[in-house]
Amino acid sequence: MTVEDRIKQNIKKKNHLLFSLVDTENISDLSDLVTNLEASNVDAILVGGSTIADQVHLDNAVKIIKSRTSMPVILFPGNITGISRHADAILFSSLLNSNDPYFLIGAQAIASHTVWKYKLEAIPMAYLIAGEGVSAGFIGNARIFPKEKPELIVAYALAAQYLGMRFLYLEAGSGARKSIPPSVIKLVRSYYNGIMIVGGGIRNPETAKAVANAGADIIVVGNLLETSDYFPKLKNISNAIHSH
Ligand code: 1GP
Repeated sequence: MTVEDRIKQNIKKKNHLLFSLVDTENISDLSDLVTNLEASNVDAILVGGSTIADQVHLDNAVKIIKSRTSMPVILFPGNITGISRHADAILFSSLLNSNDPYFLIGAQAIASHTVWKYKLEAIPMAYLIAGEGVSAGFIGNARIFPKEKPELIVAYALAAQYLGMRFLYLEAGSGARKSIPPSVIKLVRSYYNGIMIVGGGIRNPETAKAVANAGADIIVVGNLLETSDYFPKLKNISNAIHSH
C-alpha cells in the first residue's frame, strides 16, 4: 500500500492525524525521540527543515528513524538537499506563494531525477506559507497574505486543487508565535477537497484541537520536540487530536 493510501485510510479511521516534524540537525538523541513519538501515538514522522545542508547526516538520521519505527517516514524538504533514499515518501511540494520561481518549480525540476532514481513515492503537495513565515518564509521568499483577506489563501488553495495537488499544507512557520487561525482553516476547508495539513506554532492541546476542529486532517508539531519537557505535552496534544 502506498503511504498516501495509508494516510487516507488512517484519516477515515481516526478523523485527524498527528505528524511530528523532525529537524534532524536540531535533535541530539534520535532513538530516544522516536521511542517517545511511538509512545505518543504519533501517526507519521516528517523529516525536514529549511536549512538542511549535510546530506550524509540526513541519510544516517533517516536510517536511524526507519530502524526504530514502522510509522511512515516522509520527507518534507525545504530544498534539494532534503532528499534521502531511506525515506518512505516525499511531500513533493511547490511553495505556491513564493516570489521565486526556484521554489515554485526550479528546485522540483532539479530534484525530480533523484526522486525517480530512489523510487521515492512522491505526494503532490501545495505549500502555502499563510502565517508569519519564520525561516521557511524568509528562505522561500514567500509573499505574506494580508491578514484581512483570507479569500486570497482560498484562491491559492483552489488553484492547487485544480492543478491536481492532492495535499495542501497551510504553514504558519516553524516556531511561529501564532498558528494559522481556525477561521482561516475553516474557510479554506470549505473549498479545498484534498488532504489538508496545518502546522506552525502548535504547542498545546487547545490549539491543536481548535486546528483539528476547524478542518485540518493532519496537524504537524515540530519545534516543541526540541524543548526539554516535550514528551508529556506531545502526549496531551495527541490525546486532544485523536479523541474526536
Ligand atoms: C514547520 O509547520 C511545521 O514547518 C511545524 O511548526 O515547528 O512551529 O511546530 P512548529
